[in-house]
Amino acid sequence: MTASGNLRVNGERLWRSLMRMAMIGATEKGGNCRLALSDPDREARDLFVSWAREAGCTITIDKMGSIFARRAGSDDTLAPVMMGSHLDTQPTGGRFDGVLGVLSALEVIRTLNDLDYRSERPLEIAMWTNEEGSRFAPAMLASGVFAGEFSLEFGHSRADRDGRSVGAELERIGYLGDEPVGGRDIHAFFEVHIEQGPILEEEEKTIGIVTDAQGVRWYEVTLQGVESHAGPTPMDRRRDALVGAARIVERVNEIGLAHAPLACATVGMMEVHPNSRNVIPGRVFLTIDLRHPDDGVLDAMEAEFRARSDEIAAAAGLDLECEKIFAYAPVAFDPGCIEAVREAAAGLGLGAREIVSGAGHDACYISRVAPSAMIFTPCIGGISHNEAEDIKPEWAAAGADVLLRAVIAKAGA
Ligand code: HGY
Ligand code: MN
Ligand code: MN
Repeated sequence: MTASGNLRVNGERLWRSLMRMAMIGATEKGGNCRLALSDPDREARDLFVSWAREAGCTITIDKMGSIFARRAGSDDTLAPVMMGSHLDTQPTGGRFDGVLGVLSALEVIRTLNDLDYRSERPLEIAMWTNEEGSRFAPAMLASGVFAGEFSLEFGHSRADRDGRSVGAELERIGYLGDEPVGGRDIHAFFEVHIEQGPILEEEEKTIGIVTDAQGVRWYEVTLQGVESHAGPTPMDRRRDALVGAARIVERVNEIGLAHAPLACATVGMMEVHPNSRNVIPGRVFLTIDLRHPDDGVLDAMEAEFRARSDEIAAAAGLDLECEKIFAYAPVAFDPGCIEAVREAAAGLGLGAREIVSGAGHDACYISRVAPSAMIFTPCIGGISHNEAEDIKPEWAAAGADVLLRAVIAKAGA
């Protein structure tokens, strides 16, 4: 089959599946909370597996709990064309981040079934465990193990703030698979994802042809001062960890601004101990997220952040521990896969533009072991990692249409 005008997915069916999945972990403000390996995540996994089986796929689960739904090709000895994303969300996440990629891939399979079309290569939908990195850091953990960035032991050892580990939680929800993680040929990988920024919507483009993704670095900082009474302790005798943390937050923001317009610098998480209104905080834990498309600039941002943090801690009489827990260089996706996306969008007459991803995605790690590219769709107001995240049904259908054609182009007739 060649990609022709009538080759399109069933957009209404895709939208129904998106809305049904959004009922799992639904929040009052219309978003989703399905933290990785939580009960809502298990429920979402179960629903996806049931749908994939209904679509005739065989299911395998690897030792990081990633799920692979496989549709046989006419030559099953060939390496598969893979497509997918993630189902876990942020605590106040939206209904489309990750989900759109998994269910667009399912819609491609459903459409090929409707057309009674058999690709030469087998097709696989990948649902990667713990993409968000919210409950278990770092992000893209399972795709990182699959790509050889992290060991399986490291992946299983990562624990949430209550001390529950990935390995134990995979066991608890029944998704500790027995397939090896990675180490197999993938002919190509495509990921549909919402842009999570404002560019496509503002430029009225339906498709983002993702050429690159910016580099990301995550740090965990612990500041140790001295807890003491908020009343009798004179101001000049304090070792207040929260004052130090506040100064670091301000400095991190200044570093981001100093490398504008492309740099991003965020303190997203802070835990104050003992967090009591009349105790001078003795300990503060905070996280830092630095991003930039140029690794050299990231090096400069990191050096500034470390130097200023040390100065701030010393001036406040605090001990500082800083650990870099996650880092990957800017990613350039595969030219052949990018071209397949470009041609698919053009064949559909969709407005498209090249774009660099500001967010991290599983495709960033999978691009290390398979030719990969991403397909962005707009999101309303560029809002994401927010319960108000929203898209138009026609954008979802367009992303899946492009995925369908790109996959067929790579999977052979
Ligand atoms: O952090 C990210 O960019 C992604 O949401 N994991
Ligand atoms: Mn995502
Ligand atoms: Mn996300």
